[in-house]
Formats: sequence, C-alpha cells, structure tokens
Amino acid sequence: MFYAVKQAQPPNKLSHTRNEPMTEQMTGAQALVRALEHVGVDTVFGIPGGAILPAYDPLYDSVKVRHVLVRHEQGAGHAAQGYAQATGRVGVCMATSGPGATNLVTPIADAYMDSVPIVAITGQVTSDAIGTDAFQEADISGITMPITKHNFLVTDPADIARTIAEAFHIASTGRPGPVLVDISKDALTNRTTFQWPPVMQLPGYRPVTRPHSKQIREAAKLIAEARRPVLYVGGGVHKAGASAELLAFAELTGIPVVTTLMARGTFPDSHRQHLGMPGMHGSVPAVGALQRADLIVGLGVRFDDRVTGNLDSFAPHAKVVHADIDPAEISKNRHADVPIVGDCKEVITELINAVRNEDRKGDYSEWWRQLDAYRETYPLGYTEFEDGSIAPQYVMQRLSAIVGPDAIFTAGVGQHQMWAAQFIGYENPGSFINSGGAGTMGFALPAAMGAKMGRPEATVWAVDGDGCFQMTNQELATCAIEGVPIKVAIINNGNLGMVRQWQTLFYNQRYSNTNLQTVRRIPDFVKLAEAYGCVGLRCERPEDVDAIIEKAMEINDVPVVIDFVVHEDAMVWPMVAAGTSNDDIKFARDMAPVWDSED
Ligand SMILES: Cc1ncc(C[n+]2csc(CCOP(=O)(O)OP(=O)(O)O)c2C)c(N)n1
Ligand SMILES: [Mg+2]
Repeated sequence: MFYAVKQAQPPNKLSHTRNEPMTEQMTGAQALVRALEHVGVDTVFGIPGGAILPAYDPLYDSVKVRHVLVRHEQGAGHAAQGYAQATGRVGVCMATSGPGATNLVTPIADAYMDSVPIVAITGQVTSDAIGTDAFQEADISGITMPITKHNFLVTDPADIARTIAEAFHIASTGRPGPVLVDISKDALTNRTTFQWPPVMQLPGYRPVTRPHSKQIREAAKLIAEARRPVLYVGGGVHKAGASAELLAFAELTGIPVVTTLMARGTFPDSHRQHLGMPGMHGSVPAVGALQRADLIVGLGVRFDDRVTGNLDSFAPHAKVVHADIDPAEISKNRHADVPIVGDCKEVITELINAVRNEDRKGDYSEWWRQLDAYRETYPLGYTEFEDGSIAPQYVMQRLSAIVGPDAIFTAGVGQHQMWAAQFIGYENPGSFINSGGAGTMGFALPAAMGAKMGRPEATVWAVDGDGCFQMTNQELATCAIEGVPIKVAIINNGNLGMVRQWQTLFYNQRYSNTNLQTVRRIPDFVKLAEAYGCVGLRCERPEDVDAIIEKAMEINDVPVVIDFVVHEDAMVWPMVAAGTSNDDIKFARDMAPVWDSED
C-alpha cells in the first residue's frame, strides 16, 4: 500500500521478532505521546483544551513529534488530510472534548468521503462523568460513527498504546480512511505500564488486496474482445501508488484513459491516451467516450453521481469491469459484469500479465478515430470578456504554465475548483489535492498548509474562492508563524460563484444570497493577508497575471496571497446538469455537441 505507517511491520508482528517488549511505568498521556512517536508521527495539528490538556504536557517535551497550533480545529483536520495526501502517510489532528471535537466533524466526514487516512485524537471528559452532560461533553464517537472507518472510546490507560497502533493500522490499510480515538481525561492522567510493541486485537479485519485470478482472466478476455473500451481511473489508483502500473497497462493495451477529480495527475494529462476528466464538468471527449463505450474498466472508482449523471442512461452499451479494494463499492451504483476486489497496484499488475497472455489483442483503431474527432471538435475552452477583466480560466492556464507540474495544487469547492481541475495540467500523481466527495468549502488553505509541512521542498499553491477563503483563512496566521510559505490564489468573482451559476441556469437569474459584495473590498484580501503577516498582492488586469504569479514564485520565506479579481459571469463548461443524462452535456450555454450520425 502507498499509505503506510512508518514502522516496518504491524506491531503485532514485531512482537514475535524482537526479544523482549519494552515496558515502562508512565501516565496514559505519556503513553499516548510515546505511541505516536513509535508509529512514526512527526506532525500533529491541533488545539489544546481541558480534557486533552494532560496529553499536551508530555507533547511539549517530545523531540520527535511537532505539534502545530492551528487557529480552528477544522483547519487541523484539513491540514492532516493535506499532509496525508502529499506524503502518503497518516495525517494526525488533535482536539479537546465537546466543541473542539465537533469542530473536527467536517474534516473527518471529508476524509471519509475521499478515503484519506487520518487519525483524530480527542480528549473526553472523565469516564465517571460520561453521560452526565458534563462541561464540554459531546459523544464524539457516537457523532462520528457513520463518518469514520472506525472509532474508539478509551477509558483505561492500559489500552492507549494498543489503540493508537490499531488506529494507524486501520487508517492506512485496505481502503484508507479516518479513525477517531477519543480518550477520557482520567485515562490520560492515570498511570499504566507502557508496553511496545503492543499486540493488536483486530479479529476479522483483513482487507483483501490480492485479486482473484479468474476475474482477472475474465477482464483480459473482455479487453481483447472490446472495440470501444475506456479506462475509468479514480482516486484508488493513486492511493494504491499504482500510477506507474497504470501507465504501463494503458500503453500495453492502447485503451483511452479518463481521470476523475480524485485522480487528476494519476495519469499524465499530456499523454495522448488521456481524454480528460469525466463527469458533470468533464471534457466532451471523456464524457462522450464513457457514453459510447462497450467496455468500462473502472479502477479505484465508485461510479459517483457526479461522474455518471443520471444512472439509468449512463454508458448504456458498456460491460463493466470494476476493481476496488472495498467490496462494498462493487455493483453499488452500477452492476459490475466482472467484479474484482483488490488493491489497484496488484490488480493492474495482474491485468498486465493476463493481457500479455491473451492470444488476441483488441483493435481500437476505429474508436480512436472517433475520439480524436471529439478532441478536435470539442477542446476545453472559455469566453474572454470585452471589458478587459480577467477570465478565471486564464489565471489557471498561466499558473499551470509558470508554476509547472512539479508543484502541488489544492483547491476549495466551487467554480475555481473545477477550473483548477480543467485548466491546470497535472503530470504527477497526488499533485491535485481537493475535496471531491464532500465538497467542503474551506478545504484549500489548511490542506495546502498540511501538504507543505509534509513536503517542505515542494511549491504548494492553494487555488481558493473568495467564499471558501473566508471560511478558513485564519490558518494564514498558523502558516506565517510556523514558517509555512504556501501561496494562495484567490479567484475573486465576488460571489458564491458555483451557486450563482446554478441560479443563472436554473433559477431564472434570481441571485438569492450569493453576492459576497467583495467589490466593496469587504474584506480587503490584500490587507487581510498583510494583517496575518503574509505578502498580499492584487491582480485586476489580464496583462498583469504573469508578472504577479512570477513575483509570488520568488517569495519563499512567507506565505503569499494573490487577490485575482475576475469577472463574475464566468461559468464552468462543459456541464451536465444535475440528474440529467451525460448525453445531454453542454460545452457552452445551450450548445450541445453533435455526436456522429452512427452514434
Ligand atoms: C461548507 C459548505 N457550504 C456550502 C457549500 C455549497 N457551495 C458549493 S460551491 C459554493 C460557492 C463557493 O464560493 P467561492 O468559494 O467564492 O467559489 P466560486 O464558486 O465562486 O469559485 C457553495 C456555497 C459547500 N460546498 N460547502
Ligand atoms: Mg467566488
């Protein structure tokens, strides 16, 4: 697995290979910090408070674990997500009981939807007060039950070290996801015997990673027989660290590739077999290919409604091979003719072998003629405005050209996110980090902070909306004080733009509560950046875009925020209206592609 805890093997295996386990008397809080050190944690994002306070005392002394004091627990959670996605390791956040813990609910839900491995550690009121409505009591394990891969309530200090080992193991193996460890205050203050490595107690938790060989052979047969196949690639391929295998498989078979929002960069955008992103704001070639396919090979995907559009009319002619590590995903939305449960790295490796062993080879030349025609006729494009204002898509293109593919981009949620997905070229796996499943406004900035802390050598850009930015911009203080020089590009259209776009298209241009009035400079993003100890820049004319991006690229000691003032009427195209068929995609307002007559 790509996501791995730093330790060489799970602790229960280590116990057989070492002579004597380490034992020592200490408090539960000390055991917690010691366990975090043992599983290889180097960064924890959090905010202290009463119930978690005992843990912060030994944390103060740790030379291995750096605690980053954020300004809001939501920022801690998203930072842990950004850290996890940029490094391939488990991200960690920490909060006190009650409101501290509930502030983590949004990032935990986000991590659950996007299968991001994080461990959230929360303090809980003392065990004898649980259930009494004690000060700052919230049943956080109950609250997060449906949005965690697993969660624990620990009331005995003797359980702390083992629980931490289990939490990291669960978060990082199989389908990755968030794990919550809620620890009562008395478990932190009472003494225990610390023992490492602990023996994990996870009966029944055995994620299947090896695919069934019969299913693999079946898939290879369908690939040879197909005339119009598509590789539908999702976030699971990146999480399995399988982009090299994907490239080899795609080139071996010659099958066209589409990459979902969560898989941007997993297959190089510049590769001639890449058709773009599928779905609601996908490219016409990608959406058209899926609709006309006779075989879809889904790898680490979940046939999300944003990809399929109206499910009944999705890819009506296609047989489906669906590979995923989570058996619950297979045939959840779309029936799989060939279900494959397994880790995508192993699945694709086996598929390569099976395709090589097939005597027949698929002939997709007619298919490529059709797809190349789509590419020729319907490239991604946008309208410039005659009043001399900046088209937001142009900002993305220039960011892509000047910053280059080695950077990491994060995004908020809305129009700017879609433009960042469409108009920035991604060549490397994991170079686009965003909130896909939950669509959480406010994700970009703290996620960029976490990514930059995990990969300090990388240039990290947060592409944010003026609405999203106002949800989590307080983490600029954290970035400035902790020395995390991220760069933020605010796409300031003065509006909750994506919602406004729907009002334009579906609500008769009745713009109810979407105007943020940032034309009045409330807030003034440049001054706000400066107030937080960052450099603030403003860009209002297309001819200044390059110079301002270049200036931001030269500043590497403090965070930089650019306020790109763009036209409020820019819209995201192509678009498949929610709930309608992918066949009804529009590449501009009221402009539908003309499919070939043979379609
Ligand atoms: C926390 C949260 N609240 C509400 C929404 C609904 N929503 C989706 S996009 C959007 C507008 C975002 O505005 P902005 O950040 O300015 O981005 P833009 O679309 O203008 O680029 C809203 C309100 C959401 N996704 N997340
Ligand atoms: Mg906006």
